[in-house]
Amino acid sequence: MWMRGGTSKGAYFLADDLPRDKAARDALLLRIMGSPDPRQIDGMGGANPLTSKVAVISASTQPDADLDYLFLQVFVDKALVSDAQNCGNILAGVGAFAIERGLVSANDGITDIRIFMRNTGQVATASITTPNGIVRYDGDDSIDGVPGTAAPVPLVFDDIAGSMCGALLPTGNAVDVVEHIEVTMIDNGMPIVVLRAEDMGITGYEPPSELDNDDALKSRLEALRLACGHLMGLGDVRQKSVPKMTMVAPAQNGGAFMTRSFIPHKCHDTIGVFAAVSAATAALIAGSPVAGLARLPDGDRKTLAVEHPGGATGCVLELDDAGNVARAGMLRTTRKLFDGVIF
Ligand code: NQM
Repeated sequence: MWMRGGTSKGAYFLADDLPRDKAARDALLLRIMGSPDPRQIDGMGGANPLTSKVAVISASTQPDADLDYLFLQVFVDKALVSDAQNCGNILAGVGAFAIERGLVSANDGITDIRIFMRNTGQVATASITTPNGIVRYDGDDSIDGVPGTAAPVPLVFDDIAGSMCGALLPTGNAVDVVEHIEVTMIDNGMPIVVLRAEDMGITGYEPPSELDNDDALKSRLEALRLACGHLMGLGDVRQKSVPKMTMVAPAQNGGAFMTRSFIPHKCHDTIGVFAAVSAATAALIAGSPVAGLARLPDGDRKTLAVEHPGGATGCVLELDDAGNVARAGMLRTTRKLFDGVIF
């Protein structure tokens, strides 16, 4: 089934329908997407990392979850399929897909589905609108980066710190200086490096296409990323899509702060779900490059509008008594686009 999940789009498979052997599975997925090829002309991929994504879904093997979800990034221009990152946008379609396929039964009203995210070993709860036990896709909610409106899919994450790096701040520091740039290396659902746009000689308000064509900027960002990858315990990240590089600037439209997020070699049209949660969490850490320029609400339940090239992503952070982020939430939507046979 092809679905839009949040601001991404991709193929959703039952795990049993794919080869068990990893090499055979990856070779099949490359052929399905048409990779490696910058245009993905011989496959279904949309020539963008955001539309070259795969969800593999099965009934859960975990006691506290309904479903297991494995996310796979099919690289566009490399013969690479990676499970080394999660995706909170594709996650938005997982619950609806599983109901459609009969993996979970739906209530009359709202169905809360607990999804074990195999990439990170953590659990998300997605709430799906299911009048009479049938998934409803249309509705009145909108998310920036997607035209029109759809039924809401609220996502809630408990305790997602250190998803891939083992700790919220993998170096133990709120701020490090790497390649002469002040950065916060953080993992609250996604390993990202947060830095000030102005420290890279840009405003942070440029359109993504302009940044994508700035080869000098991209090679400085990549050098920084490779160094940070080692410091974050991710090893040699040349062939990995993490960490993502999130450059920040003061908000332009009344939100908390502005972002330009490289994922990692292309500027995101919006920002990833877990990348936004991680960047918002960094904004609450005194001394981080983003804390100094962010506008933050009071209270221990904070809604932050994380601005991006396509608008803003509303991110809810709940703090515990010690002031640490204990729970995060975000509104997404999803749409069933196509169900059929891929040749
Ligand atoms: O950070 C893109 C996306 C993502 C990932 C990327 C995501 C997330 O927007 O949770 O959703 O960072 O490669 O789909």
